[in-house]
Amino acid sequence: MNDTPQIPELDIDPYAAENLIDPYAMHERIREAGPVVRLTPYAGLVACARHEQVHAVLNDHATFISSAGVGLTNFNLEPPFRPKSLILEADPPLHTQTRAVLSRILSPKAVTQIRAAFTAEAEALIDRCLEKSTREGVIDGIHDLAQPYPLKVFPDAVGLGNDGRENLLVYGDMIFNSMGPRNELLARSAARVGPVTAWIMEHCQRANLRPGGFGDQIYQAADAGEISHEQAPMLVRSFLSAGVDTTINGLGNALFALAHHPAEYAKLHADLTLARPAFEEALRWESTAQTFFRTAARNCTIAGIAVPENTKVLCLLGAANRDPRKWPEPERYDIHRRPSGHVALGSGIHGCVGQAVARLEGEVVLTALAKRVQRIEVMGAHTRRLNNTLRALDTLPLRFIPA
Ligand code: OVM
Repeated sequence: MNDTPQIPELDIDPYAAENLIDPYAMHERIREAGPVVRLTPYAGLVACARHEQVHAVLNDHATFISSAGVGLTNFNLEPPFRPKSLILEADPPLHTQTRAVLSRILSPKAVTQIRAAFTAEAEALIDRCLEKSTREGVIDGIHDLAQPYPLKVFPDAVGLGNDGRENLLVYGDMIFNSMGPRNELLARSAARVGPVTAWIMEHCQRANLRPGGFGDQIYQAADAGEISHEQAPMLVRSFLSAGVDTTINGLGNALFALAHHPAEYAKLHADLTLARPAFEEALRWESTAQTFFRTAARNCTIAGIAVPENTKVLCLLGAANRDPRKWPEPERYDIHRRPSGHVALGSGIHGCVGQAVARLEGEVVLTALAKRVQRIEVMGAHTRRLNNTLRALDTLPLRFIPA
């Protein structure tokens, strides 16, 4: 007799191109196979795709640690590809200390101070998009809108100069590919990243950061003794790693959702207070960060199933956000849904520390859009930029019909 629940095994590679292009069939297979499964292409890994288990893993940071890496690579067995992030790839007590500093700099109160500038930039950008759409008959939702916006407002807020900001795109692509396997995508990113890493670290130095910006505020925290001066540039690096590619694709995916759901867009156009909930629902519906890992710090269980110490635990955030056990009609993009409890920004002590800024960007861009644009027409097929972690569009041809 054996009453220990057995763990289902599936021959699925989440990083195969077909699954990166369309992950939803794979999500369903993993979710329906069990609360925790093994994926045979990756020995020593378990995967959770149901909301309940993803949420439980993310909220037990003592058992499911981050300091062994939040990608596929186990830093207990293989060295990290760059010095570890002092917040993302850290556990308490280090994480508690660094998180407190970033959390204050990015607090809802701090966000009230950037709101006016972020709003003005959103309105100017949508005006430029409308003008181009009228003149040329088509714009690209990614290259004309979703990409330039965060690339302007976030580095401005951090206090970076204007030159070389495209390096942030190359770096972000690399970071999020590095959380997957050593596949072709990672190799291509690594080949492009060359001098970019040095550029990033150079721009983490205080002398290159505008006094008073988010970056400089990290150094002020070091001056105050909350963190060390050695830690300061590494925490600026976290801003530059996590603050651009994420919001670009959050906006891109929200634009995609609205463009493909004209009835939902009409509701937003009629009631601008729906901008924030429409962005939130887009995060649930098409989760920007599809996956994060944790590592079991000891022998433990998930849903009663034994998970050995040092096992990598793949949390499929995008799958949890469409789990029918949690969400009625999960495939529907519904801007009247209030998707609280979605895990697109994580959950628990590592939940996105920049979420107030991310939501501000989503809100002001969708507000400016809905105010000026009566209707969005899809002008052709979109293309995807495949990434091991991010759900990313490369092109999204649209026409904006003015209000
Ligand atoms: C960091 C970092 C990098 C990528 C993502 C992230 C989602 C953080 O360097 O701290 O959070």
